[in-house]
Amino acid sequence: MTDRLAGRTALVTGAAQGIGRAIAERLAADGATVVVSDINAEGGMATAKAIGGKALAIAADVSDAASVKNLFDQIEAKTDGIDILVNNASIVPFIAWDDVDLAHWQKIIGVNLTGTFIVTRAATDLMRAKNRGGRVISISSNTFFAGTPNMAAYVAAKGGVIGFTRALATELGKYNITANALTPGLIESDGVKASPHNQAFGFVEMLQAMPGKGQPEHIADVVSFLASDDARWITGQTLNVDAGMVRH
Ligand code: NAD
Ligand code: 4PL
Repeated sequence: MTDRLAGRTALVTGAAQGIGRAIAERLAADGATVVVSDINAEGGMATAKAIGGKALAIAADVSDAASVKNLFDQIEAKTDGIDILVNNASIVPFIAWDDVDLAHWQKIIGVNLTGTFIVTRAATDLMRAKNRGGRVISISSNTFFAGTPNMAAYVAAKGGVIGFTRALATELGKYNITANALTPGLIESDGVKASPHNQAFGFVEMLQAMPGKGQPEHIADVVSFLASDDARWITGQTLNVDAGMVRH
């Protein structure tokens, strides 16, 4: 849609479907080469194929250090480095509080928070080795502000992503690497459409300042801005993108 990311390489995790796929498509449309990663190898390849020549698919489980090491070995072999990291991969559970046990908690924290750390560690080390700055954009959720029901571990993990983003911005500013988070409201993604969250649109729309159902492109367009040079003076921030459902 623009050429503002020409010459850049982006890694988008969880890009087989939903918001991650829309982000990968938008960054490619802005001229970036996109590494499409997902635990779902087939879905990642489908996204890369749909994008065409500017995309390559490399499967990885963000919660598994060995899998992420393999991802970055392949990135180093097949690209000239990463300029933009989008931490999007996550599990979006719908689970009654009475069913939240330690195993569920550890699974959600392991993917949604620890996975963000594992990928960010490797990506920012690579950015620093290439000495050319960079962008870390992490997808949190407005559930952190709203305390949304039926996802307690998820809400905790998404708050962790915001805290991590603030610390990361402090640690990496001197290397010209920015770190920001986005908090989408309810978005009609592939995952949400197939889950009980799909029943919440009426309630969420009532809370929004503007009518309508959130779409993956609403998030992808803001990620594109945060990845661009226009956002160079923004770091450590959390941008809420939810049609005004939460005003803070
Ligand atoms: P989705 O379920 O449609 O897609 C998530 C993708 O992540 C899938 O392709 C899945 O295979 C992948 N994934 C899951 N675990 C993984 C792992 N361990 N390693 C690598 N990939 C993994 O979800 P979505 O709705 O598109 O959500 C995308 C992001 O947006 C997530 O971070 C989610 O928490 C966030 N978010 C979503 C909403 C919403 O309403 N849809 C709202 C706020 C925030
Ligand atoms: C408002 O991140 O932000 C449901 C499911 N409702 O995952 C989310 C809202 C969900 C959200 C989210």
